[in-house]
Amino acid sequence: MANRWINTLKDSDVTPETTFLNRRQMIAGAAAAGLASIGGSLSAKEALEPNSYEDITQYNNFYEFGTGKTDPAANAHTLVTAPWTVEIDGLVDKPGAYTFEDIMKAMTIEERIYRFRCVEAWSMVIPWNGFELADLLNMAGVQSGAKYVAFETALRPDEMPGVRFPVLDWPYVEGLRLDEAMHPLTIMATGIYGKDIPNQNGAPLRLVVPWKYGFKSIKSIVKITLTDKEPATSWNKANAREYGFYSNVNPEVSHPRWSQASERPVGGGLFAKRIPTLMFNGYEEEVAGLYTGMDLKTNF
Ligand SMILES: Nc1nc2c(c(=O)[nH]1)N[C@H]1C(S)=C(S)[C@@H](COP(=O)(O)O)O[C@H]1N2
Ligand SMILES: [Mo]
Repeated sequence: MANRWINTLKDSDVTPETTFLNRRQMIAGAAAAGLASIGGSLSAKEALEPNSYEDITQYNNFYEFGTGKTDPAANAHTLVTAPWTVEIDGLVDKPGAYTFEDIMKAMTIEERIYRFRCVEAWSMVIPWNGFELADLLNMAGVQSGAKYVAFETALRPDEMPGVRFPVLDWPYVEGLRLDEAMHPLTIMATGIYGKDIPNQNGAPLRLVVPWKYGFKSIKSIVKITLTDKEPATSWNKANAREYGFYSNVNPEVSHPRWSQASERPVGGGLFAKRIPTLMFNGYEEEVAGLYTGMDLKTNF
């Protein structure tokens, strides 16, 4: 418990002693002990200094609530997040509508401190609570023909003032290759700093893929489909030249309108220095093997 919000992760913190929490239990004041599995070699090599709760929850992208960075915090309170169901369908043994409560009961909730980098070149470090996406997919039973996972955000015009504007083709959709989805770094987040995830951050559950640009991390998910075809993604549909399917953080591949070689850590103040962006956002050791033999300039 004592080290839960430690600001500088060291080698010694990445041990099987690290605590993770069931957020429901934690709200009740109880914590469960468990395994550790935080950001892998990155956290051992480099300190991850989490951003403040305020930075993480007041500076967001969630276009369903407006395109400004403070719009989600101002507007997302209208999203009704309970009851919530996630439909899992396609190439699975047990398709169906899974309630959020049933998912939470079946999953092991832990804490992971991940780097997060937006394609717009700002970055944060966020202490997420959540579970591995692989556990959820295994619960539904992935069939052998499945090659990709498609995700869809809720589309509720009455609760989402931003969807009146055709900035994206709603609902927001995203996708991963199955091996990316099953990778242990890929999580479904349900909390931040041990509290239920705020609406503006994607309540009640959102994807987090730490080696990819932020837009892959789709929020407020209502549907997950296992498929044998590469799924469409919102930003690729909006501008295929600028946003590819993979969207791996890569300092060597520029966005057509700006360099991706450096980033601005949010919360560092107006004169904070930009820092160099790391290949795969610092998770190269863990994920580079997923892309062996692929040209990452054409598969951007
Ligand atoms: N449904 C939905 N998911 C979304 C977005 C969005 O507009 N709608 N924006 C994406 C982008 S561009 C980023 S950078 C991250 C921002 O996550 P955060 O606000 O929790 O930092 O959410 C991603 N997920
Ligand atoms: Mo983003």
